Amino acid sequence: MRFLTAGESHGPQQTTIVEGVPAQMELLEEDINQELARRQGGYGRGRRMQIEKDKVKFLSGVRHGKTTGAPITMVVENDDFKHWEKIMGTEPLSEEEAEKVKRKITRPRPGHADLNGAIKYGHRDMRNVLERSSARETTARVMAGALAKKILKTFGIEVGGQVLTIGGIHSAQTSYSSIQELQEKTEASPVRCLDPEAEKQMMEAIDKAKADGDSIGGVVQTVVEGLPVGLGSHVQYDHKLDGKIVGAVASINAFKGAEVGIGFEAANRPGSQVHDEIVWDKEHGYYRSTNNLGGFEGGMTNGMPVVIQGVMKPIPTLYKPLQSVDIDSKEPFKASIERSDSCAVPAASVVMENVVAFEVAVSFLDMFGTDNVDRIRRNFEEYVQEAKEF
Ligand code: EPS
Repeated sequence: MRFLTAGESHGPQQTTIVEGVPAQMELLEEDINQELARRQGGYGRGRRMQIEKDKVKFLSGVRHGKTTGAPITMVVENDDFKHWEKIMGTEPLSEEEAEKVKRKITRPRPGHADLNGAIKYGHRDMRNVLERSSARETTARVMAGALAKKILKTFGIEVGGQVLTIGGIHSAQTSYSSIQELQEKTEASPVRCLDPEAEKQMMEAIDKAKADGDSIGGVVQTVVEGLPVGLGSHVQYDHKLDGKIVGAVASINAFKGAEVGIGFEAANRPGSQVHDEIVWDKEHGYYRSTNNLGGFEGGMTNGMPVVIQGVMKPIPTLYKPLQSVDIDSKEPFKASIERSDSCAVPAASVVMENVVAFEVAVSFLDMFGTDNVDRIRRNFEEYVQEAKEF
């Protein structure tokens, strides 16, 4: 299974094409819309989210509520496009008209793709870079992820997540008794955090950042439960599923890194306090008595929950802009001010769940087949039994 996204932030629509989705799986637009709505929420979002009401439209690959096995095309219209039709038009402009086109960007924002992209592609108007590098693109990735989540759910695999820190404030309550409890409690929190006291402080920190014209980042966690042993493989570097997940997470807009299980903390502990001891009982087969390694050994799932953390830097578009240089005059200037969010960490937590879900679903289908959902189920159930009796 693979996907491509296309679309500009203020262009007509976001498009995702996913190829390799098994046939005969029940799929409704509502399955995708639920995830899109979750991504739009969260305390700290700016005015753009009041303009957009993201709803998917299937344009191929789904018929009468079921997948056909053909590529699935999904689009979300950008409602804001109506304000940008001239600026984002596709027809050529005369020189005179080009002069009149507003919102040309010549003052790159530090921390953004603006300057690197402009030099690389030769754009004197950096809007050509900004429009595609914008985190609006995460809408398209969530469409792919929502489809992946649906595939996983079909086989009893659940994905959840929580916000661990925002602006240096740490959640002191990160454990939960079941993934359902994690899903329900984070859904009810404006910052997707399990600790009510930290939630309050995080919201105050977001208010302060907004009042200061600044932005703040944070750390988010994704959990996947119900996975069999052996997704991914040790036999080649690019089959290692933990590596693929870390790469995918680091590719989310504004993410600077990812860790698996206790991650960087493993550097501070002796091996005896890192590796998870192996136990066996008749009901469950093999499992681990702890989960420091976040569900991975040798690039493969070990049957324990997959636990990944990702770090998001503060959004680089600041209302109190940093120092930059105008690429036309070469004079020092404050960077361009663009509308933005003061904190998108809660939304990023939803994006990360979906990004991780896609990588996991790809490995799942690689292992059990891609054509037909019932055949995949037979392969999966047979293997789960085999692993238990091993
Ligand atoms: C973004 C800037 C803001 C955000 C946008 C990401 O958009 P605008 O410039 O139109 O105000 O709202 O996020 C989304 C539109 C979204 O759907 O998440 C940026 O520069 O990355």
